[in-house]
Amino acid sequence: MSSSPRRRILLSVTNYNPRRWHELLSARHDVVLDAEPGDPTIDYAVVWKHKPGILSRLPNLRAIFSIGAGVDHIFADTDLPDVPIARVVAQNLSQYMTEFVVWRVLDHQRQGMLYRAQQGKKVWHEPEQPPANEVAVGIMGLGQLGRAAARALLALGFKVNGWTRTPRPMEGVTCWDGAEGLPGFLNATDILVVLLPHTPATEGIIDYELLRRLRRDNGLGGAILVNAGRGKLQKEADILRALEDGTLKEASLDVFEREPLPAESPLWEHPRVFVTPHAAATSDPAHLVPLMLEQMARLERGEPMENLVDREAGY
Ligand code: NDP
Ligand code: OXD
Repeated sequence: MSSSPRRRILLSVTNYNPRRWHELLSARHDVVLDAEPGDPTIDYAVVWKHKPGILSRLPNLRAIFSIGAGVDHIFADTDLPDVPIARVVAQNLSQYMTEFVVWRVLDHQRQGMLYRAQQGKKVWHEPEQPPANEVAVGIMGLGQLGRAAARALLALGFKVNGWTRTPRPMEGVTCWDGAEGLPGFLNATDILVVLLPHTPATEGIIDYELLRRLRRDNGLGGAILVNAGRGKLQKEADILRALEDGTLKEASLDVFEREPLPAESPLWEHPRVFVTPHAAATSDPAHLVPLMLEQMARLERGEPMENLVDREAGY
């Protein structure tokens, strides 16, 4: 039996069913779903899109835990207390994201969209299908999730490019970084996979000008976009324009400027867009609650917490 203290945890989640998180956290701790301003009994907050301003009014809060890898939902609150913020880094999250990226890349490379359209019309036609080693997948954001996806794509034989904020060499991957590295990265990429966080520096980065720099004269018949990072990274009007004028051939989008994707969005019915409902990698409380509790124990033992967010960089 562990000797960890009984903690009081605020569980503040929007757009997530808190039931399983509540069950697992409350097995050994007191969990509250709402805290009064000034409540001195709250030790930790576990959050997803919490109500802005509530955390700074908890005088004894020791740390904030995001239930996702992304923390833009936390920084949407401009009134945050000065306590450590930890995000999710977990093997099963990387596994889910890797599956999603490999699935979408293979579907585009093997002409899945065309075959589905052909089947609907009973068309028997074999299009050009370049092998993986003739296709360059460029991953924007070679972090925890991007690196895991890169390893799987390399194992399948794809050429892999990576783009990061700071230099991050990775064996087998051709790497670029910073604004000056972006044109070179895009010019060498056939399938663009976006796994960036949403920060002030990345907001709206996927625009028409960026898409125009991708390689189009490739065996795939055009450039392809896969975004599983965040919707606020992309300008959807620019993506639609790029699909219409041939700048982009196809896109797989898991994230959107507005979520859920509004019914009136033309992306829903676009024949060359594959839509998933922000489901690329799901946070599983059974895996994540033990990791969060271990992080709390580290803090209480005076050891450094892991996976802390850099407030300056915003991720
Ligand atoms: P990491 O923090 O591990 O990696 C982020 C990567 O993005 C790093 O390589 C970082 O560069 C790079 N980056 C950040 N800012 C810039 C910039 N301005 N210019 C260039 N590169 C930049 O995050 P994860 O890999 O764990 O997660 C990535 C994102 O995936 C999350 O923030 C979240 O938005 C999204 N996500 C989506 C999910 C879904 O279901 N759709 C599920 C989980 C996450 P550097 O290495 O130099 O720091
Ligand atoms: C995350 C997400 O950030 O699910 O983990 O989007």
